[in-house]
Amino acid sequence: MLSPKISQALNRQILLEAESSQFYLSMASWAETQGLNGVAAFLYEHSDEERMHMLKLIKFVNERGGHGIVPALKQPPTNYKSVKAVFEDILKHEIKVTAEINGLVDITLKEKDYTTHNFLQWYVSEQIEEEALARLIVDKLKLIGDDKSGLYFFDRDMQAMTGKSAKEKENTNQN
Ligand code: OFO
Repeated sequence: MLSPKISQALNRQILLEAESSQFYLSMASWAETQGLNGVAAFLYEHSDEERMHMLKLIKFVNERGGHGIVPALKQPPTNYKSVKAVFEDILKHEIKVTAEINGLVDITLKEKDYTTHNFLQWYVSEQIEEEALARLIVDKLKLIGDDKSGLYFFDRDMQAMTGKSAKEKENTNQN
């Protein structure tokens, strides 16, 4: 059974994951309007992944006798200066989410809730991957700078990364 404190903290994380999903969805839609279909595909997929992070939390909270609350969401930003600005925002956002997850892990230790602590380890590893990927992409975009053909190839690379990463994740989850 979840303590009210853990339940509240997990529900806050549900909100954050839902906001992440909306945030990436809005970025994906912007990228699509810019003709960056590869970037858009990557971001649409990422938005789905965040929704899955939210669902996993809702189910866990309910399984443990709590109530996973589906939150109201505020409007995410709709326009971006550049693709680089998008990925810089993503990196900042993921760093914030990592800090929140670490805070949550800390609460589970204080409350001696080892089941939730164990459950959260998946999120801890996920955040390492997400931050590293965002950092890598921002570095690539810094190299490309204003080079239009560089951006064209970058968009193609993003398309190639889409789907593959989801499949790889599925395989790791099954192992
Ligand atoms: Fe849910 O991992 Fe990003 O935010």
